[in-house]
Amino acid sequence: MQVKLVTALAATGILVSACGDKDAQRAQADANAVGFVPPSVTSRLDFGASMERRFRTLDRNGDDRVTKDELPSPNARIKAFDRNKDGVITAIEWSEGTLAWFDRMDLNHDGTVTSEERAESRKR
Ligand SMILES: [Ca+2]
Ligand SMILES: [Ca+2]
Repeated sequence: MQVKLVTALAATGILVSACGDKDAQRAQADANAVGFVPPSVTSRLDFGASMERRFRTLDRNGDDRVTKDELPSPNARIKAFDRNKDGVITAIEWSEGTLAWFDRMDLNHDGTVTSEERAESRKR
């Protein structure tokens, strides 16, 4: 009797997990269909590093300054990094500007920005 019950439970367990996989696959397909972006967490360090790479990409002539002609399009946020308003964003202005931007998104000030914080700060 006992053994039968355990066997039955085991069989049920297998069925459930197989079913779960299918559900997960379907959920993933649905998520892809609506362009769902999974929740993410970005640390200040990772953000700084990826923004540094972005600066290097923008600075096509490698003079440690991003000039107007190197910007892909007029971007208010990037323009605001130009603190002394000389039309040029230096590497220092860029890193200060991007980290200040990160800190504004980091609503609970724990040094990481979650996708929720990013979305929330965009609304503000
Ligand atoms: Ca440059
Ligand atoms: Ca400047």
